[in-house]
Amino acid sequence: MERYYQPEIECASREQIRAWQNERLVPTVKRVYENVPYYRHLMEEKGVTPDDIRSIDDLHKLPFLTKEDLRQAYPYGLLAVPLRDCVRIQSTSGTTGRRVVAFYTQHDIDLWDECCARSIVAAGGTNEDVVHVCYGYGLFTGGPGLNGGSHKVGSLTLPMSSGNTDRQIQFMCDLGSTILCCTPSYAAYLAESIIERGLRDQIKLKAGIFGAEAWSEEMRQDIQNKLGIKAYDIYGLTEISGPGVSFECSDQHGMHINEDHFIPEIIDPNTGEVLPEGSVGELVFTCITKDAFPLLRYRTRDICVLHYAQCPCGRTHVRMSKPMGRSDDMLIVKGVNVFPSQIETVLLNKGYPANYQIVVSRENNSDKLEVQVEMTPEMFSDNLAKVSAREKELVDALKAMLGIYAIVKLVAPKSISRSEGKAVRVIDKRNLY
Ligand code: DLL
Repeated sequence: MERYYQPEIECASREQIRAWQNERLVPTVKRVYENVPYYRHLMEEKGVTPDDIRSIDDLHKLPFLTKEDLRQAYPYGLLAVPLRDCVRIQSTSGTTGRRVVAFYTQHDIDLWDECCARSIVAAGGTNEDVVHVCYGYGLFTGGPGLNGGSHKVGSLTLPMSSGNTDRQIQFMCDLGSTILCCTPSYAAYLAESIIERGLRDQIKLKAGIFGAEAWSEEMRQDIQNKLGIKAYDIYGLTEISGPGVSFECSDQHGMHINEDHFIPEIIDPNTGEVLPEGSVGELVFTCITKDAFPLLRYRTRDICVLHYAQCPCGRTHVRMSKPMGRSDDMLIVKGVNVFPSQIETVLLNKGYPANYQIVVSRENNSDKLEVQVEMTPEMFSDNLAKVSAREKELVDALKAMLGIYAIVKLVAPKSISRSEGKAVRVIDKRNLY
């Protein structure tokens, strides 16, 4: 049995990690300044030259990049190598505006595979495993990323892509899949479907690597119990490479950021000021090893905290908390900040399945927040009085969590459409007016 494990990197001393970051940051900034006119202009506007960046202590002097910059520079404006050196593009699902396109040289693909391999190993993966990848393949980074990581580990890789739940379950049983990779919402749906078909005893899964969307601790427990596995979180974004920017270890307390490749910072999303250790704020990444698309100080919009305390697993790379939401995902309802994750926590705590939808609308100049929640089949067989008592209980619990009133509608099992990729949790009708 072989593990693709690099303790000399993943368990290096903090001094060593800092030394790598210093020695990789300085030439990266110089290269970007020379090869990416778009970023050179941003630096010039800020009065910064590559000579001002001598170590990571100078990082804060560099200008930020945002998704808007990527859209402005679409498609080739942030490319740092000649196009002939690139071998791949991936792209975000971008529902509004221009898509974001990221470029990769073979070296970039190799380092991305390495990051994903680390996540599979942290979830217990070896060359004896059967890794079942049902993230989408194609422009989305989920499928290709975990696929590459699984190859690097030497596991048997099932490139299932998303969809066709019957086929997923059949292959899972026939080929003895041991590690499942997909979005947490699809994992919950698969779990439900496996139990319904009475096939729980026929699956050999031991672990799941779930990410690409927010999911709560309660949802983790639910998936773990239903499938009898350990569920690991994985985080990433197309702009920075894809999945594997950070990943969870067996301690399940935050995701180790691959700091030999990406330098994280936490900033105040309103002022851009770098916040002290332990603060909640927006996560920013600087790529220090990539060839084609080495974004510097890229604002992710994800809100989280970094933990530098030693991890029991032995890895020394900093851990990020689960993103608490996105600064651009946060709903402002009646002037109050509402994160979908807060609503999910309440629902799962009260024993509801993770199938819900949040609908925000505006009536008579006032915001209306409605939460539609699926009942379990047992709840559905309750009489009307019991159902309205349940609705009242949820209204009170949501009020306690959010500080505002939400209408609760309990709906029949399976009436909210399932997603095979990222779940659509929020429908904000206010944008349509
Ligand atoms: O979602 C990459 C990915 C694929 C990550 C598979 C993990 C597994 P994008 O489509 O560019 O890339 O979306 C990136 O998704 O900024 C977060 O807001 C959100 N996100 C990703 N992972 C997590 C996670 C992929 N574990 C955006 N928890 C990011 C919460 C996540 N949100």
